[in-house]
Amino acid sequence: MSETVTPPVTKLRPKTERPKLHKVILVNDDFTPREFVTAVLKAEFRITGDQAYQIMITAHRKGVCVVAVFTKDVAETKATRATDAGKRAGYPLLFTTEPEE
Ligand code: TYC
Repeated sequence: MSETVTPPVTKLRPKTERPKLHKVILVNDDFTPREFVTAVLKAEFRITGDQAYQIMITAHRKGVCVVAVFTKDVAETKATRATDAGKRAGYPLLFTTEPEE
């Protein structure tokens, strides 16, 4: 007598999800000179002086400004490096990160 064996059916879900991007956010403070903030932005994020100025002045006026988005590791590394540049110069300049929705 023969038995019918039905093999398990495994549906493969195509894995096309991209890694979630994380924002680097510049936080305003009352002490760091504008020119210094702009210089750090230029150096760490490879943007033009105009772009750096716009980001700095937006954070200055509104309290925060998104600088750019990266994968989690890159965002955290850049935020730390940029914050440390301020710290080395004696400023409370702060960059944070946050996952994109
Ligand atoms: N508010 C600072 C000042 O008036 C300049 C500044 C801008 C500092 C943006 C931090 O994220 C910042 N000197």
